[in-house]
Amino acid sequence: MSGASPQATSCVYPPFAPGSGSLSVRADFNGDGYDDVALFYDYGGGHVALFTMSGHGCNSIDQPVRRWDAPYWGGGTKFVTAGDFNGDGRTDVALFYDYGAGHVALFTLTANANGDGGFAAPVRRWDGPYWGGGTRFVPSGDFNGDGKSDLGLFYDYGAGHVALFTLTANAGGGGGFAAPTSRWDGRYWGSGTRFVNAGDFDGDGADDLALFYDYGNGHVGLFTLSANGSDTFTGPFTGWNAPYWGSGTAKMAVGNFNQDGNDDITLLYNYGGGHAALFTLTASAPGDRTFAGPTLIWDDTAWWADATKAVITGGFFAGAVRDGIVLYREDSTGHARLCIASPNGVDGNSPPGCIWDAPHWGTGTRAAF
Ligand SMILES: [Ca+2]
Ligand SMILES: [Ca+2]
Ligand SMILES: [Ca+2]
Ligand SMILES: [Ca+2]
Repeated sequence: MSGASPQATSCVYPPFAPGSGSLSVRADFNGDGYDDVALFYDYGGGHVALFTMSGHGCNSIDQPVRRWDAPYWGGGTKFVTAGDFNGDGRTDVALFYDYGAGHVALFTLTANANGDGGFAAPVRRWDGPYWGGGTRFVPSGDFNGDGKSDLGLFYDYGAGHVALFTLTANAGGGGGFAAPTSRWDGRYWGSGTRFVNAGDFDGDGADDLALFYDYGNGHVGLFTLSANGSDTFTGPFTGWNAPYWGSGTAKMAVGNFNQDGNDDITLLYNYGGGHAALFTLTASAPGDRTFAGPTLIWDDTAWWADATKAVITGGFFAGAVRDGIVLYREDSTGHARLCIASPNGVDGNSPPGCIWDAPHWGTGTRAAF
């Protein structure tokens, strides 16, 4: 490749041009069109905080800014996710809290309308005193395609019985949600679901769900629940079946890694001994429901495989029509880094280059997204 490179020193933070690409923004807290990164930090003793790092569309990212500090929040936050729950173009944050004894609740921090990157204080949007303790995944996606992010609750009843519920964001844009509604009941699904992520794999404007399943003995598979745009799902459909994949899949994330605008899958594989690799599975043509690949896009025998805590995707480079892949690394001493594998050429990604390096960050990061 010649010409413009994502690492070109001439990158000068060009203004965002709406409509100039087909990226679906995933975590843009200040609404400038470039994806940002958030870190949810637990200091212990119930003290938590939310930091964000603003992207500039140039593979660079600001130092973390503490946007919310809650000394007495408590230790029950089980899931943290991002979505534009009021549909104003700025990404908000949702916290799923478990009080114990089956009592759970959902809070959101709404991004400030003025685009300064801050958030309003948490508001409790749903309280489930008798919900139970089986919630395993809380994906965020716009499951009905109305422009407001909804929330999914993937529930495990035990003995292989799982179910999907969604909380549909209020159509009026007030930031609230309808009560959880059952969308899928998998009575004999099994207990091997390892990852659940939302993404629009068929490009119809409504986010679907991908379920990564581990059968054991290295046999894995990917299934989709396909949103039909009216708050229901069909499937699950088999998207990929890999009898001899191995048991090292450490993370799954969703992004658009080729140029068709439909969401795809990336998998971080941990071979052990520091050896890590990224693969992509690309969604086939709409209606097909299968995924092509896996395609190896990066392989490093000296990476901090065990220290890679999160895989984050999004539009981190202006002008790119494909997503970058950011790896959040944090070792046992609290040395944290963000490293980005930028879109490179037609369908590849460059090896991760670190854009933030904080030797004394600490070990309290519970979620990075
Ligand atoms: Ca932004
Ligand atoms: Ca919002
Ligand atoms: Ca919605
Ligand atoms: Ca879809």
